[in-house]
Amino acid sequence: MRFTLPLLVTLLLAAPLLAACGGPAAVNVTLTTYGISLSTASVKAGSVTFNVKNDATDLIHEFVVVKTDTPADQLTLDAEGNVTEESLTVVDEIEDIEIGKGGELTVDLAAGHYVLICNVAGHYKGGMHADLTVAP
Ligand SMILES: [Cu+2]
Repeated sequence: MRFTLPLLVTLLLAAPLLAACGGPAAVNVTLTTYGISLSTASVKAGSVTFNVKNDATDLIHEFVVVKTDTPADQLTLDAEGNVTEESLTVVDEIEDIEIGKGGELTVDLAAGHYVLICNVAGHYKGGMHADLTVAP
């Protein structure tokens, strides 16, 4: 296949534009002992992939994506201090992420505010929550 010069120039000019559009958004999530940190606090709406890694040396974690306007540290808790997931819009989750292991979760997110938590007993209260903004 032979490219003509104008076609080559067009392709070269278009490459940065295509790169700028990017593929699906990705968020790297690191779970530690009572901590959850994100590689970014904001992504574009659409397909979002969470690459989750449990870096704790002593705890199994889970990863729950919740759609809510409530700030991450102000979710409603039950008597034991755990988040009542039944009262929330849970988008999806990865359960039982072993120590040193990871998981991948791809979800379609509309614009809005989301909260990412680990709701293993006591872990939310311990600080395992993070806000995520999905921009239109
Ligand atoms: Cu946890």
